[in-house]
Amino acid sequence: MSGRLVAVELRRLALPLVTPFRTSFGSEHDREVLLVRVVLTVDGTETEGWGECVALREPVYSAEFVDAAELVLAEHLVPRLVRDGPLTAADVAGRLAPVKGHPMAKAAIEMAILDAELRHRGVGLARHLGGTADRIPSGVSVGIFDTTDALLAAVQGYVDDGYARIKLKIEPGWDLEPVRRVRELIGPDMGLQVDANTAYGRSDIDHLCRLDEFGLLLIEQPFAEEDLLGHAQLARASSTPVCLDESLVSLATAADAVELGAVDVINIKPGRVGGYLEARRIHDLGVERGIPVWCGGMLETGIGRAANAALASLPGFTLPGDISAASRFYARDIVTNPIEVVDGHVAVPTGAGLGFDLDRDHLATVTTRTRPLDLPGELHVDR
Ligand code: OSB
Ligand code: MG
Repeated sequence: MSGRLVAVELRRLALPLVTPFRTSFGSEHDREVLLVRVVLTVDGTETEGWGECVALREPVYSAEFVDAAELVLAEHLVPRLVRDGPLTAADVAGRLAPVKGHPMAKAAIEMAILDAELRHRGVGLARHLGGTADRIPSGVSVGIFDTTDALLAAVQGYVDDGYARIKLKIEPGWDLEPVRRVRELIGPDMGLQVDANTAYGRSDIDHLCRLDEFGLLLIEQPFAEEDLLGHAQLARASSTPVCLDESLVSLATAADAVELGAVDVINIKPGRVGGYLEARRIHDLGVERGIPVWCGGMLETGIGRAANAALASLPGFTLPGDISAASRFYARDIVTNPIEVVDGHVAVPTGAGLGFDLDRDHLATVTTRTRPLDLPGELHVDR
């Protein structure tokens, strides 16, 4: 059931964060979001679909950044999709493969087409991907603070909110002591893990092994994106499972990392790997190889979070994801059914498409720019 792209629009939003989010790569105070809106004609019916690009404002998590994502979508990705005729979401990655890199931009347009296609068919993303759970445990990612007391107060708040596990951002100088204090606060049984966002190097292996005494679920991405060997060395030296985020940019890199012993647990972020369909293939690899997977986050709005919750309903997602309540980052979401945490869990969306319901009035309020694309070979119609 192929469709034809008859309209594509890129939208930029500015959403203030309720509290700054500091990681080893910087501090976020507001989220600059890039959305992709498509109109897809299937069997003579037009359906709207939305995708969210997870690229940050600056290229500090990975090489992508939001201005570059907008440019590559407008000038390289969308023109290729339109030029080559009718398509399904499953065709998108193949058609875009000649363009190197830019997985987050590619994921955003695939996501919008998938949303439209599934809405047209009346099918939800969770069902489409093979999800089985109707609710999933929710974890929260906690930034770096100026003082340990401020961190402990924030963690206590998340414990009170009922989160199923805590993830602490770490960096050199903010690791053993905050982790020790948080472990004392939450007790030995609550899930606790750390994320370094590449802030360490191979010479820190002995130091990182000192985290072993805190019974962590995992340590996420201590070394550089390219450093699979360093991660394999840490995995051998440390009893804490090594999880990769930044390093795993595709199914192929994930499979190699498993083969090399560089990864014990996989963080799946659909944007980082080029889309939800590639994300499912990495999930399948995890199931085949006995590697637990969990769903990461990129401070998404209710569009991306709905899709993440659908993905995380697949059976291989055996650890809580970074799928926290919308209110953890945003005072008001751009959807009318924002993610909520109840008894430590998030409900998997059941509606058609990605499962979010857009709050069009609020979306208009936070939109800073709307850019309709001229589609080559198509009569451009504003709709
Ligand atoms: O490394 O997991 C990460 C946010 C932005 C960029 C990278 C990361 C994160 C998070 C946030 O940890 C998780 C979330 O969206 O809740
Ligand atoms: Mg991470």
